Amino acid sequence: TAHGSVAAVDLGASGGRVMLGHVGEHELRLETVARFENEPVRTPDGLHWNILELYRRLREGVAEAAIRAPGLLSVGIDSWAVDYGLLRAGTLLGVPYHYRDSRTADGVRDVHAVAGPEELYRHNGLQHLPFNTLFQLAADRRTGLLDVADRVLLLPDLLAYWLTGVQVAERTNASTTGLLDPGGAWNQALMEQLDLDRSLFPTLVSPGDTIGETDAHDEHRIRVTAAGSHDTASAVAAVPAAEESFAYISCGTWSLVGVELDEPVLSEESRAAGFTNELGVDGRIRYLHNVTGLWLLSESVAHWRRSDPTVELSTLLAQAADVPPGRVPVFDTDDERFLPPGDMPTRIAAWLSERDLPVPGTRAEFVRCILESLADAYARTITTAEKLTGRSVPVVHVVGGGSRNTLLCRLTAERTGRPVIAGPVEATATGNVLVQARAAGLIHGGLDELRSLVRRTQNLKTHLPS
Ligand code: LFR
Repeated sequence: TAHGSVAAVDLGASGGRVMLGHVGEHELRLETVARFENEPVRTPDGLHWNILELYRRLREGVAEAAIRAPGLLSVGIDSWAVDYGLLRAGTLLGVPYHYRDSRTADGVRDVHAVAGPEELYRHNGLQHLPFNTLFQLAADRRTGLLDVADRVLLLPDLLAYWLTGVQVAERTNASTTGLLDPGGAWNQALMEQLDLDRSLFPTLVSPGDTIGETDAHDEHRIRVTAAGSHDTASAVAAVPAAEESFAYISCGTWSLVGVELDEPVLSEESRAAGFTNELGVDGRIRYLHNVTGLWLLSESVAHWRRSDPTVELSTLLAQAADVPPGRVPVFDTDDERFLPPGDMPTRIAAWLSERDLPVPGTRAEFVRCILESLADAYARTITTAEKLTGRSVPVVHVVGGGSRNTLLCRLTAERTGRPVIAGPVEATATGNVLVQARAAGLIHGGLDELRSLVRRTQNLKTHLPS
């Protein structure tokens, strides 16, 4: 049977990695080739991604992957969603914005003046998040930037364009723009309504399609394959579920909590509950809610470290595990005040004080309060998903970096009252690898088969509710 290697480039909000996936019918082994920081840069006009640095690291990583795995079959890129570059005649115009930049507030106002939240939901089935691409584009119209552009490329598509010279829009990520209809085609009616030129948006491709070839490693040209280029789509494809019905939590900077469906749910209740219908690998619907994730924790630690460089997350987590149950209150992690970077402990304390709830007294208690609040949000989201979809989910899969957080997994098992199966940690890179490996003919079958391979080869840990 066939064996071979592909390379996954996975860019997260705090760091990127290039991983080799060595794949065969009974083999799935990931090897880290490169890891690098992803540090946003603030300029007077706002918060940006350092996209050229990311591209440089990506090329270096891909070249190294090609050296380590001679005959490398393919490269695929995924990243967080919604952000993009504006181009004219193939040249990037300006530095892409970070979705946590505050310029989007005006964009939301402008779009809602034309199409209200209910109408938008019927068009695109997305949870309202102020940074969804259509709101960012409206902000770019205010500054006049959009008038100059003749193309919008989502970040993984921009990087793939730089590698190959070919411009496409990968479907899972395009589904986060707000400009795709739930069936997966560009929504021309909505574009017209919002006065967006259809030609700004390139041809759609699906995960597994070939985008082009790259010379990132000069010895031989390497195929660039569309992965599920939205990181969450790749992560969900790698959920090692054996169950017919399951909930997943893709747990990193964000926690994406939901279920997988064949058809979207576009009801008014669903909109009001903040559920999104994003497109997954193989045409599935990722029916989920964006819960503010470990961002709360990483920003808190970054804040404490500014005054005390000895602060260590691992120490705080150990202390937080010893905080007695019921000692700290929970807060609403969805509150929009937690979106921009900054001093999270003070914002959490303010949220609690406004409601006369006790403010944690120590850093460990803050950490416990954050994790309890996340677990509480997960439990509420899963119950709501069950109600809105009419199915019951007996098991919760936690994938991504957060699956390593034992305390969080334990609290999630307690608050959901269900077994939590944790792992794989590198779910996104794994899903990226699987889609490429299937396109290259190394493995076969649908999502069930891909998931079964993950289950048979990766380290998983079960946390039972007491
Ligand atoms: C997770 C993620 C979420 C998306 C958020 C912003 O990394 O891709 O799915 O809502 O980042 O792009």
